[in-house]
Amino acid sequence: MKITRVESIPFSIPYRKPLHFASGEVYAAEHVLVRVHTDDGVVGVAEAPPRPYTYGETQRGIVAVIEDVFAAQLQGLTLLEREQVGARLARTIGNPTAKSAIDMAMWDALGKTLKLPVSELLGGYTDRMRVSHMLGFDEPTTMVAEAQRMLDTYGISTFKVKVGRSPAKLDTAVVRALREHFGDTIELYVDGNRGWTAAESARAMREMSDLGLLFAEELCPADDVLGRRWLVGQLDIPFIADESVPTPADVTREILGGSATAINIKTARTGFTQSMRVHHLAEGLGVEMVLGNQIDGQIGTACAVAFGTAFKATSSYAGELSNFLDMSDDLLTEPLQIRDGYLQRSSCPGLGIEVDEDKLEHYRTDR
Ligand code: MUC
Ligand code: MG
Repeated sequence: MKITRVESIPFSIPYRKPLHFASGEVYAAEHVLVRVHTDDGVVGVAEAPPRPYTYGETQRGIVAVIEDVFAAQLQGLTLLEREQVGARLARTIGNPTAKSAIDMAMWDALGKTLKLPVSELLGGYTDRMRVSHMLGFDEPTTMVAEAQRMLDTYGISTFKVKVGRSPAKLDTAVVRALREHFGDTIELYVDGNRGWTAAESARAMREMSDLGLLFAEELCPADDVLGRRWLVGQLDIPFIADESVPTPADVTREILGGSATAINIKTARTGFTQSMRVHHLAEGLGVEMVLGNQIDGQIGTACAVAFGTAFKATSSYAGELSNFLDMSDDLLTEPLQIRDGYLQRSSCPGLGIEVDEDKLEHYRTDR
């Protein structure tokens, strides 16, 4: 189980339907495939999605930090020495998706070595999750049509609507149009990606108070400390912290400070090992969790569903597991399938996914 090699391969797959949100936009999945090899000939895989507007990472930066710093730190360690790996990687500040992809690829390799699914090694709570789809910025009629397509084609009936545009009128009109079109047959929540001020958020939430929203997420920046506390204190639905809680310490600070009342767990930024810490902490603090999406491809989504299905708290709400549907292609030999609104996790060893070498050859950008 000794780690012999770590690969970091940049690739680019265009989006069929680009995603726009308050902090940025995505036209192509310019991610990094990470592979951890062991002396048994086992290879674990995961992907790192750079999100400069969220964590400051870039595709080239992820490849560089893995090649120049992390790969050497893993040399000589085994797949079971995850805490040792974590401690060594922690000597470098930041780089959450690079570190997480290494961690998840190690878990995949461990599962393959032990011939057990990662989800069962993590917690083994269930084998499938309800899916929530993220709807990016557009006009109300287009967003309603997109939600209808997701419902008709995949059975998805939970939607996270991107908001945070100023003035807020267009966003509130979108949410109202969705509710009016679908009635109570769908679940709706909103994510501002810090686009509004606390006062704009409060006004928009009042405007949408009759729309039966499940949650509001990261409507304004957590750094607006008192404004955010003021906002969260007046809401009658949970306020999810997402990009403001990339570490367990951040979760503690935001929840105990009254700046959030629920959290988003993303395996892309906390891997499996740190996500477990975040999960256990949130459980101890008594706050709800939603399994989030870092605009993952199918590899990242396989990681997310492996983690989400491992625990009761992460699988009780619909998980954000569907934005790979907006991509024009992906890297897996067997594409993930969302049916009747659910995504099944694999019951094969590790993550139960296999990279299609021809596709990787086609989409990699380092040759
Ligand atoms: C989300 O939940 O915010 C968009 C930006 C980002 O960092 O993650 C996505 C989804
Ligand atoms: Mg979010």
